[in-house]
Amino acid sequence: PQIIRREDYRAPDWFVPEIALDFDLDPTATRVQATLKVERNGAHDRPLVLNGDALAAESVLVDGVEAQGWTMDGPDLVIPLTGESHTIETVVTIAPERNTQLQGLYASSGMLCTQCEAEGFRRITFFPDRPDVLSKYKVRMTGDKARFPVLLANGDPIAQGDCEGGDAGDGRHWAEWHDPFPKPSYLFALVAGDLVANKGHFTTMSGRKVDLGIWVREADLPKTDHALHALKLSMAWDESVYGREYDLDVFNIVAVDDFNFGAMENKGLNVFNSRYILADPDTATDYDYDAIAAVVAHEYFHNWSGNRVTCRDWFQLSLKEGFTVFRDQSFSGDQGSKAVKRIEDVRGLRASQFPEDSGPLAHPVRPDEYIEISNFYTATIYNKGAEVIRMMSTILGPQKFRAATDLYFDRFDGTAATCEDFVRCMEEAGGVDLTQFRRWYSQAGTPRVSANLTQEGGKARLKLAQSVPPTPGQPVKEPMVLPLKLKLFGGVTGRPMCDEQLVLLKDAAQEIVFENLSETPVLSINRGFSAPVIVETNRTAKDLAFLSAHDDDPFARYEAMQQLMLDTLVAAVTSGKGEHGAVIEAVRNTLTDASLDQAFIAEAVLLPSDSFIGDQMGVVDPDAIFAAREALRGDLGKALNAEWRAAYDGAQANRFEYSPAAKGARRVKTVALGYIAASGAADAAELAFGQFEAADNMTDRQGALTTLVNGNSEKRTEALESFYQRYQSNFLVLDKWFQTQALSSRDDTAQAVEALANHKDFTLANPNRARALIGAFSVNQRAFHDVSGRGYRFVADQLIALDRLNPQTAAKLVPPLGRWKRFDAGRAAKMRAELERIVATPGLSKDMFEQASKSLD
Ligand code: DPP
Ligand code: ZN
Repeated sequence: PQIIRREDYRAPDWFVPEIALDFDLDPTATRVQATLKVERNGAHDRPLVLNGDALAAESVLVDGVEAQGWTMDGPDLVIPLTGESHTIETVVTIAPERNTQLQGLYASSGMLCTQCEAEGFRRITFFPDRPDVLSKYKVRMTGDKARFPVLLANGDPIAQGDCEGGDAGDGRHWAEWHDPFPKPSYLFALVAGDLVANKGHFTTMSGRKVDLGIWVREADLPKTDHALHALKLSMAWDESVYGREYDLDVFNIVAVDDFNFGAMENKGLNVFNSRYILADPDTATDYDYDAIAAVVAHEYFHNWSGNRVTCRDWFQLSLKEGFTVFRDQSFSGDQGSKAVKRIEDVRGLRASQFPEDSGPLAHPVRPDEYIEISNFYTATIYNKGAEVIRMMSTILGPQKFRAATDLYFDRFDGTAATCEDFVRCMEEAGGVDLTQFRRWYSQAGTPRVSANLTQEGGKARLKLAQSVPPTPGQPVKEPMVLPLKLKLFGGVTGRPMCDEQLVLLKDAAQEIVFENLSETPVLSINRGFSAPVIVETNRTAKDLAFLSAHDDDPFARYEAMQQLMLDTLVAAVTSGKGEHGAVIEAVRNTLTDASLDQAFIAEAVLLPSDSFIGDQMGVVDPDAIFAAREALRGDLGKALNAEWRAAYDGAQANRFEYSPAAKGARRVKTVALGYIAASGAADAAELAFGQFEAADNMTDRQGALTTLVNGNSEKRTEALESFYQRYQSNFLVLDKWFQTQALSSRDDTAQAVEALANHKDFTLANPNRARALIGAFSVNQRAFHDVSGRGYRFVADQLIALDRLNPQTAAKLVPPLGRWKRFDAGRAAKMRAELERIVATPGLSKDMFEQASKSLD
């Protein structure tokens, strides 16, 4: 397959200022007529190349006359043109019902919908399918009125009516939508279906009244209030925090069941995976509620960071995604506890981005090349990209950062921009030089910082050093700019010994001296996770326990506790025996600290995951890690039995409420339940089953189910069966049923998951379901890495099958197999063998080829 390179970027040969699309909708044969106004870009004699993907041109007209001399170059349509501007008309017929890739126009649960990012538009019609070609769209749809009573597209509704006369009296109707804002093809959307809307209004800061609609199946209507509310909050937040106002009279969101992404920011018509819209207490967890608000916000924020200012080419993807993730993270932090949100985001970064950055698929935030762009919707582009924006906002400070984003939106409105354009705005409005900082865009790999504090009398010396590990194609790295927030605390009194400082570590090594110290200092560093790096310090277990109780930055408290747990667990894995006293006392301290918020407590007392412990080790030993972690969990459960029970009882909230306090209580409750079960208490299963049965919300119910599913009591089967019976017709909740079993810590999980793949409710055709079983299983470190290799074989079989249906979703599930270098020779050989089997599969997609072949290196 062909490698696309960033350095080969060339401006488009032809622009398309206007396009009119006419759809005759039918699941088996949809006719698409496209009329493009094209304009030559500068003086050249190159033909017009329109991208296609599995399209056949039924007719090609130039200026109303049948075109002469057009050819196909592979999937693309090539039309020689003589003038400066022309009108091109093409007709194709596509079959949405047979589109299992879920890219382009496809059918989902009886409706028709589109997904065009990144290159799906070329599966709908011939077009220069690249983000720097911006066009005004006029869309007309005609379809069966009973089947598709609702016809939606981008922009504003212009007209609609019933078809008349002749055979058309056959119950068909039509609608026309115009989008006044020029946009790239990846933001095109159309939806046709039997839908109803939860409608609302938002009045913008300049007084524009916007009609809002969340479109779903009628039965799902009661589950849409939360999403609608989140949308209004997002619109208000973007006005007050970034000065960004919505620009159309209509904003619609449609929920669809089969969707590759989480959601899509199409102009004025967002299309969502239904899991990020539908919520009620009985079916959605607090985590789901939070994720819905975050994704609604994310897609809404794209209206400016992505749509009004879009990307010049796909190498700039993080320009919109990193920035928009940063925006949605800030929004979510403002809705509840900023500290807890930051902890969650850092945990996510460590779980997904750090492993990516240290593995065979590591790539810079602005990649240099790709085979298939779909493979680059990664944690690096999104989450590390967000950290890069966050660091610039830290360096600039809030006022200058806002001035810089204003400048960026103002200067690039209506255009397709680059990461470089963004950084230059930061420099100009911030009055800073970000020359060296730009390495964050070009160098892959997670920087490592060592921080050693030594004391001599009243003087302390902090030695900082940094290094960036080699990554594929980048053997040698230059030092980065690392904004490190730090502070010293008195080891005796616990008093701060200085104000928080922002140190910009730019060299490979740097020394900072602190004078006139009256007591032994303890170092608090990378506070708030000010830089996305791995920090190694010479702090003792005592220092970490001290900080976990006394640091005045909640993130740093959490971090100290995590480090203490991690050090303890790594030592236990290596030595085979654990010294648990320090962790137990630190957890006791936090758990019983009445000044702390419950959600924070629940986060802080959770042990690092198996995988994160594995990430710290030269060779991952899944069984030893599991044993060490279980031993610590057991000891924590037993030693703090009274405290867990008190926390559990204290968190027995009465009735469901979606508020930060009630959410915190529920979180503590299930964490405490987990520790009570880990202690081996005789009544644990009963307690869990009681919670399972009495729950008036999914958070409590799923939390109890998880505890039971990890255990061996007979209540386990009863709970699984009861859950299945209760929710078997709700496919989103059934995903939880699959996922909980795939994540189980039991010995028989690999067998159980193989059996679940043959369950009548399992299907690879639905991406959520595939991810719930295959995706979840492959991050279950112990079960997936079963020494027999059966987990690898099972996942490879599933991915090969999934690739035939949906390459994009299949390819995203390859990375766990690509981590073979981190395991012992026996496991590594088995993992490689499966990757080789995938690469050798006839008819493999380029998506899978890229992921699997790179994973072998
Ligand atoms: N829909 C995906 C997102 O919002 C890609 N743009 O991140
Ligand atoms: Zn996005």
